[in-house]
Amino acid sequence: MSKGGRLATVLGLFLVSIGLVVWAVSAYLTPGVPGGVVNFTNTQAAGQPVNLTVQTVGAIGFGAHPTWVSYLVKDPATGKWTHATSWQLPANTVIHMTVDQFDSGSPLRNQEWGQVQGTIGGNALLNGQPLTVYNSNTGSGVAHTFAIPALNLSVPLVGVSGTPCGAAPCKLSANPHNIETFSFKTPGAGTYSWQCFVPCGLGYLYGNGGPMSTQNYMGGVLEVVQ
Ligand SMILES: [Cu+2]
Repeated sequence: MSKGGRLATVLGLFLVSIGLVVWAVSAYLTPGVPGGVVNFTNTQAAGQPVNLTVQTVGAIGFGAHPTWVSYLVKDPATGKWTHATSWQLPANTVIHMTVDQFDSGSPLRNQEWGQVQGTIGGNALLNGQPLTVYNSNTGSGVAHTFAIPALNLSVPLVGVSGTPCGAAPCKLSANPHNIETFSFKTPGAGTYSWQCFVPCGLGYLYGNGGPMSTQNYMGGVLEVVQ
């Protein structure tokens, strides 16, 4: 090989390796959005309530962080459980939310998180029974909260007893669960974050790292569109 050819080969390999490093670093820094944004704007006639179903699981069992707690959402287009916490919703519309809760709980550090707030009627249903406040020092405690701070909405998700499901998607037919339902109305168009306030990031500083601060696990956004 000529000197020029060798130089070109070395230069080429160098550029390829630079490209790989840039790709690896950006892939590491970009929060993974495996499921992207799940669209709930065309599931029903305009103005009609939207059904939104999620599940909470103690260990997702797949992906980059199989041991992390997580939410999953049921994609209305496919009916499949999807690891995505960004949901596009129509503005000024009633959302009927169902949470299939599969995780174990514990006493809350802040008893206020046991209160149902900001839902239509100010309550939720826990396995069909009205719930306005849950005393987390009883039963199996509280596993997570579903909260939308901009709407002053917060719902405690009551922990399950028995061996919790260890890999998503969990099944109502096979795993201990609590089913909680509640409704709220979306505001005007905008981006509203939602999150869990229970420091459930086991093994991270104060329980607030890891899944608590990573998109698609314990928080996400409502993309409310007109
Ligand atoms: Cu949580």
